[in-house]
Amino acid sequence: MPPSLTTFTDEARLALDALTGRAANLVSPSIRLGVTGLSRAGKTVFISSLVHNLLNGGRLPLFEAGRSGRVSKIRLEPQPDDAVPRFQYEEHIRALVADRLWPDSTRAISQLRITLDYESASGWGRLFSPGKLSIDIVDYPGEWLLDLPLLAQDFRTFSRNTVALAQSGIRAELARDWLALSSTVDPAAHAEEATARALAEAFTAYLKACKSDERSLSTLPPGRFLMPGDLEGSPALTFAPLPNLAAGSPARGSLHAMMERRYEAYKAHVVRPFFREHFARLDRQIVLIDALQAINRGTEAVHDLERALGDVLDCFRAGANSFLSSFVTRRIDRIVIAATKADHLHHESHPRLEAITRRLVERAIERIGMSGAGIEVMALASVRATREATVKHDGEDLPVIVGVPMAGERIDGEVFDGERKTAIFPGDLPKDPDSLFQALESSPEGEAPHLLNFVRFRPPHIEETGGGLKLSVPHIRLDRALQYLIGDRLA
Ligand SMILES: Nc1nc2c(ncn2[C@@H]2O[C@H](COP(=O)(O)OP(=O)(O)OP(=O)(O)O)[C@@H](O)[C@H]2O)c(=O)[nH]1
Ligand SMILES: [Mg+2]
Repeated sequence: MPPSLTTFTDEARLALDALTGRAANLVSPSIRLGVTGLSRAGKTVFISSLVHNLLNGGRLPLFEAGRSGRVSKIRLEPQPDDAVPRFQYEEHIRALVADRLWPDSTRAISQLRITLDYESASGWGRLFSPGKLSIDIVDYPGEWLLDLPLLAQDFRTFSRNTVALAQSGIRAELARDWLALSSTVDPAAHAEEATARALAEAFTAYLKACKSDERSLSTLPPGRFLMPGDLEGSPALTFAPLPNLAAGSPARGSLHAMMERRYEAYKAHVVRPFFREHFARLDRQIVLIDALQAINRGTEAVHDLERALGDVLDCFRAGANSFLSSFVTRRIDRIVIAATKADHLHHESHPRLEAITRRLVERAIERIGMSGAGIEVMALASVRATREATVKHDGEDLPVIVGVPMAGERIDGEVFDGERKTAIFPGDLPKDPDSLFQALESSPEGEAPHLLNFVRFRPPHIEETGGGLKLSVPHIRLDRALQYLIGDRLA
């Protein structure tokens, strides 16, 4: 069990939060929905499309309260947390629908509240239910998620883990410059700002190389090194893990002491507030996973994704010592784990994508003690950018997807222009999910055969109805996710 993830003051403050939250809940019932995912998993797109579909009467047949006509009114309302910027819903939707552009990477935290007026399904419920439910959703840069596991690590552990990982597999090549520089410094020597900065820069360059599109590795903490927000250049970001630390506590004034102090400052001033103000207050959670990107980059990327998700899910451990479960008032009782961007595959492949996703998180889920009820795994597309078709090829019917690949995307040397519609045979996912994880042992370079024809598509063209009104954003299984996440609260 990692050391306690927080301090007593955090817990006291949270308990108070929970109390006031509960009082407020009597007046206006609310759910805090966590949309969790590593960078580029599809959080911002998911939130935008979910809200758009709710506000515009989208096709949500599996969302029971909506389908049966029990939801009378849905609207955006002022969010509860005044100090957090508002989620730029209107801008994201304008870009998505009018310009057919995806949102940029998220650089800071933001929040949105959507409120539903509904009628309870049971006569008893109708008598007592206030018939109003607010859903508070928070968006943030995915990189920051990888900071949560740091709360349980001291500087020595962090250094050891990070250096060991950097020496393994394809990372060794990417980490060469940083590790070489690290080996020339003496942690016990007098601390110099220039040395600290050079190490931090070399370490950041290594993290960036791991994240690059060709590598698509996932385990990349500390998150602010890749997405600094308003902390760029501050001392809390000017540190790096150090190899070969001597036992015992560092000498005063040494490089080791300086790095350790900054690492602890990073945790105290950056990570802990994010955890306390956002994660520790969630009721429900959807974890979005871009499994296709990792599969496409090969076994090492798949393993790395599994590790990153495991590290994050461990923070939601439901054991007796868990920080989160020590709060009787707030406990995540439902988690959806969703492979996103399923519109890159023909629907015949969705069950396989689901099986792979389950395999990715299986061990972590067992560890956090949620393997029984409370977890739903699915494949979804927040925005369906393709449609399906079949083409005849050598007398055989091939299932294909049709969409507009983004400008600059390529398959087999063909470069797309961002305008032309194209039919693509995405390829088959393996029947046995384990095979994606095992290839590493058979080939030392971790090179997997290219399984999928994978290109990024532009957002779809959205039809107008007779009255000049745009229809809502098309999706795959957004309604199933929604029903699982909040359906019971509208019963
Ligand atoms: N085809 C398709 N592409 C998607 C979908 N959702 C996300 N994408 C793609 O994935 C990219 C990342 O989506 P975002 O929602 O910005 O990801 P994020 O999790 O907010 O990423 P950060 O803000 O960097 O943490 C988008 O630019 C799209 O290219 C989807 O449902 N279908
Ligand atoms: Mg985002």
